[in-house]
Amino acid sequence: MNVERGFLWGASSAPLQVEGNNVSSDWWAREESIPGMVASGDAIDSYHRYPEDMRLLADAGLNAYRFGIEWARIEPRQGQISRAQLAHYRRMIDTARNLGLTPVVTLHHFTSPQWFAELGGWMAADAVDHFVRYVRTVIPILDEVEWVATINEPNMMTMMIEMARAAESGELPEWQSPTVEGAVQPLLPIPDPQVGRRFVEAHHAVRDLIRDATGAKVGWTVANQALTATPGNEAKHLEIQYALEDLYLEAARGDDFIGVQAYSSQQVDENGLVPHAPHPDNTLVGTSYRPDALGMAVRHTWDVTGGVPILVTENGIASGDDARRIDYTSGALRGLFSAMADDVDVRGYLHWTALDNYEWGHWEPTFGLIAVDRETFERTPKPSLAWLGDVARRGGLPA
Ligand code: IFM
Repeated sequence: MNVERGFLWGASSAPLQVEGNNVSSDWWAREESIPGMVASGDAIDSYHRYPEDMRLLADAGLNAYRFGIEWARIEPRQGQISRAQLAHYRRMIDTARNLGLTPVVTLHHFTSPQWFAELGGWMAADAVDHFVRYVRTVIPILDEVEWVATINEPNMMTMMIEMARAAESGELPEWQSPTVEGAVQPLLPIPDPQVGRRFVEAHHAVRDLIRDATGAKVGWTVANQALTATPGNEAKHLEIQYALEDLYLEAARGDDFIGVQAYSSQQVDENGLVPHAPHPDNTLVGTSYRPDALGMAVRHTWDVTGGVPILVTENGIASGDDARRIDYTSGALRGLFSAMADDVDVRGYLHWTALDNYEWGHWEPTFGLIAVDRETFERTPKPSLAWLGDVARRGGLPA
């Protein structure tokens, strides 16, 4: 299959994972309060090196880049707005556009200012008001941005918050990101729907504001686990699927797009999520090698949202073997194209991730199309970057 012109082909990133020194964020404070947690530090210094990062993507043939604005940089203290940081993110938008990359801008990707966390975080009575004020502050720099994602993976963020609380209180013996399977995380906590509904409220509170002021397409991005039921456990599957995904997908009805983020598939039995079985093919985050997860996630999202246009805002594999990345992505794209052939409206594919980066307390899982030397910050494109650029130029997979 060949996609139409205008289809977005790109890669994604998130501020804390790439910028470095997000010292006013709650994550930075968390790195100190959770014993033994591996810190983000300089990350990969994309705060300064973003022009080089974007140029590598554009030169390879991609036409889009998803990156985020860090609230904690814009408002490091409550009510204190940094004009310099607003200008920084506007320069990022301009740089992307000048390179021919369509910017897809995320307004919140897991991290908040530390002052917001100290006021009680997302469950505080005035949390949504604070978020709305932040969004109003950034709206003036979003001029000419066509795609805005309000909140990234609200469903994973509920787990991130819960797991951080458990690690801080000592209930978890050590930090483990919900994005990484490991010894201390045999099963993910099912997201608390009360917290989920708060994120829905926040998303809906800013959706029209951004749309009306900028004309951008506005949506949010949801993590999909491509869940399936083991025989006889269909009811449990639906229950878990609702708490993990559908609550958030239903909230996207009325959005301009929905961001689909899929990596692997997981089963549900009578006890809930079944941990990924150990297997030599498992990825560096412990999940099963399932390129078909993307097609499953896209079809599920299309059904639950009732036909909201889809942008794949994340899909990729944590692997040290770049040939594996190409193999995985080929399979994922085949599933995506098959869904599109069945009339699912997909507007683009953004790979996770542009550069190897900080995986929420871990450095080992490498998802990038570009390797980074963490001492010198030197960037080295992997063959998968040229491969994806070639797919973008052709508008489809090589024969
Ligand atoms: O790195 C994360 C990202 O921040 C959110 N989605 C999943 C990615 C890979 O685990």
